[in-house]
Amino acid sequence: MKRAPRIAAIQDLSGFGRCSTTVVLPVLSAMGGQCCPMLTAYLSAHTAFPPSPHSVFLDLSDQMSETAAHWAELGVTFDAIYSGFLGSAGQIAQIEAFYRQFRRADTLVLVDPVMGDHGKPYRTYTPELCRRMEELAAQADVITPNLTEASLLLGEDYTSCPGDEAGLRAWLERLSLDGQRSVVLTGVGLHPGVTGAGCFDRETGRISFAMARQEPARFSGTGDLFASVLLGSLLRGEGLADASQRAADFVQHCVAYTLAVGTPLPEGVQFEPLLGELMGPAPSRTDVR
Ligand code: PXL
Repeated sequence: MKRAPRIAAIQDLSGFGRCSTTVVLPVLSAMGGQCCPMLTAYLSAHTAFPPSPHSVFLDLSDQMSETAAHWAELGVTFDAIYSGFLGSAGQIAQIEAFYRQFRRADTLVLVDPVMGDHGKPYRTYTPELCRRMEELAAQADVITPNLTEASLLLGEDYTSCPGDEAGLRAWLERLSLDGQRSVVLTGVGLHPGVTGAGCFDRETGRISFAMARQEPARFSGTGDLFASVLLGSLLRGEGLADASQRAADFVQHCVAYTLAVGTPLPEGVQFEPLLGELMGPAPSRTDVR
């Protein structure tokens, strides 16, 4: 019997406010993956909450290289390496070293170039970290920027983000670095009332759009939810367009459900009751024997 796909998830752990590891781990588990977190930082709460004298931000760079060394000693191999929110610019060199050590020809490298949202970098993201993130993303098989991150990667002003199909196609082509990497550009709207992702699939060279109903609110952590569902689907063997549609539909459902429950936006979306939607069929009893 085949083992579960194994993912090295290089992400922060934020104690409160659903994002990064508290989203990535349950989603990938529900989708049948074995998620191995390598923590970049521990935060008491994610950065969309106002800073307080009690805010904890623990940079875990030293533990990252030790963790990689221990995993190498144990002979661990990975089917995917997925990175997101980073604690500091120096961590990029550690991830590059991790690629050299653990990336095989069939390892799927997904870089979610987490840098900002709504036109602004996150408050812990320095210009140096953004510049190095661009270099890391250049080595990925798939990237999942939102429009803010895409504008930073392309060196464009956020105000020049495209709003029509031709403009989005042009950005997707440029973000693909001449077809070298697949791109899933999130938070794009082609028509009023719908939102989703524009996708460039480097396997086929085709561009497609995965759209879902637009809900009247923007929650924190939905980028992590989207990228995790996308990765879980890709590891199940789905193509980029189908995987993006599954992610867009799941995020829309979680947002609609959370709006009905009425919890605050920074707390993120209530995905927990809906995780069952992501589960595939369990292996049959005869497979297990
Ligand atoms: O969702 C991205 C993210 C991840 N981790 C932390 C964040 C954010 C976005 O605000 O603050 C700590």
